Amino acid sequence: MQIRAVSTAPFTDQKPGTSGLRKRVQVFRRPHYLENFVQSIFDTIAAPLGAVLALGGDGRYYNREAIQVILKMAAANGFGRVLVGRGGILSTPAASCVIRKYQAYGGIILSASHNPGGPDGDFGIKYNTANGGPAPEKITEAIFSASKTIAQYRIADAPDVALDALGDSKLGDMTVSVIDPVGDYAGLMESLFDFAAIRALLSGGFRLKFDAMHAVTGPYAREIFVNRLGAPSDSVINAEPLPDFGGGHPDPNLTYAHELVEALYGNDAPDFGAASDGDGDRNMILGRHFFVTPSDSLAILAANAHRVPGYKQGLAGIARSMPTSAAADRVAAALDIPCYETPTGWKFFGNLMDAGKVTLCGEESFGTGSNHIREKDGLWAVLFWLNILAARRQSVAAMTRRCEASGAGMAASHPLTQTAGFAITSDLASVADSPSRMASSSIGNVSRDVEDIVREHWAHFGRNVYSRHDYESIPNEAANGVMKLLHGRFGELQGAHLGNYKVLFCDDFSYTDPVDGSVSTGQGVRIGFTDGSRIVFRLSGTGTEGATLRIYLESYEPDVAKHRLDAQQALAELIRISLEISELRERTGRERPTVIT
Ligand code: VG1
Ligand code: CO
Repeated sequence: MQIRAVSTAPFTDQKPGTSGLRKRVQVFRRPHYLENFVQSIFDTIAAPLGAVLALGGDGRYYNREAIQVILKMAAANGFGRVLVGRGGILSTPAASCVIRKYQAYGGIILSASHNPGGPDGDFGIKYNTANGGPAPEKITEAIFSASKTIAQYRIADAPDVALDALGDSKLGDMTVSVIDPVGDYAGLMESLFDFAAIRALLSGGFRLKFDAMHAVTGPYAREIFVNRLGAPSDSVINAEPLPDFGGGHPDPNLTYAHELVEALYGNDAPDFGAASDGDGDRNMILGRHFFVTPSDSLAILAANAHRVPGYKQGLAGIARSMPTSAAADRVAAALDIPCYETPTGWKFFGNLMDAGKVTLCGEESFGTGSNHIREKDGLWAVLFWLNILAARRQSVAAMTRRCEASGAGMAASHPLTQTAGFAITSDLASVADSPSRMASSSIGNVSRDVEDIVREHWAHFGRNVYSRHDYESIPNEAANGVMKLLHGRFGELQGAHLGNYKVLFCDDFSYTDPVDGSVSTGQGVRIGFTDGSRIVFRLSGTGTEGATLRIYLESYEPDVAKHRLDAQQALAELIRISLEISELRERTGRERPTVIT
């Protein structure tokens, strides 16, 4: 096998963003563009000779071509073995799982996540380290530096590797192992959750609908929900991964996952709906006619983790990204465990998990995960919810049996069902041990569904009313102008009265990693009010065209009587204030956000 050293010149724009390098497919297809970035990764990580690399992507357009290039470059750069998902497929969480399980030196994941794909869409590439997580900033910065001075890359002259059949082949001295992209991941899920209980739930009339959005999770969802958990095969929709995601936008939110949303808000809606994104690390959870905000989802998983086998021993701590609501903080306080606030992006959770400081992590952007891997994990979150729903049904059923056996009456609804979700307050099983409480109680008409769980959670902890408004593809100048204006206003805003709110603090968030002391600045403008409400402004680091400005809005509502209010209504005054102080409409000419989540 011939190894060629190809002369090249640097590109100036290979700076990784929130999650790797993302560009239009046409940009990646420019001569040397992909090769330069891959060589910059290899030069930076300086893997020992014979090291193992994991490789796979979300199947989007250009995935297969890029995999062939990277395989040949890995061979030329001295790797001993590459584990590549069959067909070049690995969801982001599955890649993290594979890196950890086979103790790879690192992994390359090809994905632009929720960004649209196809020849005119986006492509992306990122490097994950041996812990299975996204490379920390120190490494991504070094890769960027290398990309600015690169003069040559190394590539093997070899025919393409067959990717569609499992097994080993040779590329020069390097072994290419084509592995099943689903099996290891599905096995890991089975080790964390009570599959028997979920199977019983799904065979007991509970109806699930999962929308894979023609992205990578289709085969994973089929294997787990249909083959292993016995859900009917039509429970998984849009399950065929397509290089252009069927022309859709594989972002699981109320705007883009509209097929699922219509089903869950329609007549005869299923009990539970979920969707994942392009690379399988995000999740959206829906109940019948009900949407769970990702921030609430993190808090609810934490509050109910004791019901799930993999988390029965308790949580070491919780971490959330700064713009994520403080709902999880309230649960952490009640559980008496620490809660960490990190910048946006999963790379900031890795150190905390590796150091054993946190078990659960989450972001408002439909990302939740735990220390089982080092990426957020869409299907994991869905299984966690299903496990909670199954476990609550089981404990209600057990209690009903006990009550009937002891002759206690069961009629209308009882307050104990209001608190049944929380280890912190009461547990159905233990309450059921008390005949006096049982005698006055009833759990007739118990619908242990998603909305109940959320409302009970709010009743107990109060509701962190939350919304994010995205202004996509606005001119860079306008976006930067808004951020500059806000920075310039910190002084005048301090202590200011805005409508019914008084500003307690305003700053640009910076973070000092408690494990390695590294500092990340400029992570988003925060305006905090005296009542705990917040407005956050941040520029996206994942877009490929113009700028995306995100406004995150949060208020706290302890009063149950007000929990039914629509979030946009409840946040109306904060929304108004955010537009006023940022001059967003004037500067961008936009009347309303592109996407509201
Ligand atoms: C967005 C989200 C962030 C997430 C990131 C990667 O970043 O806000 O929470 O970690 O996407 O997710 P930004 O910089 O555009 O706000 V994924 O599923 O695109 O890998
Ligand atoms: Co993603």
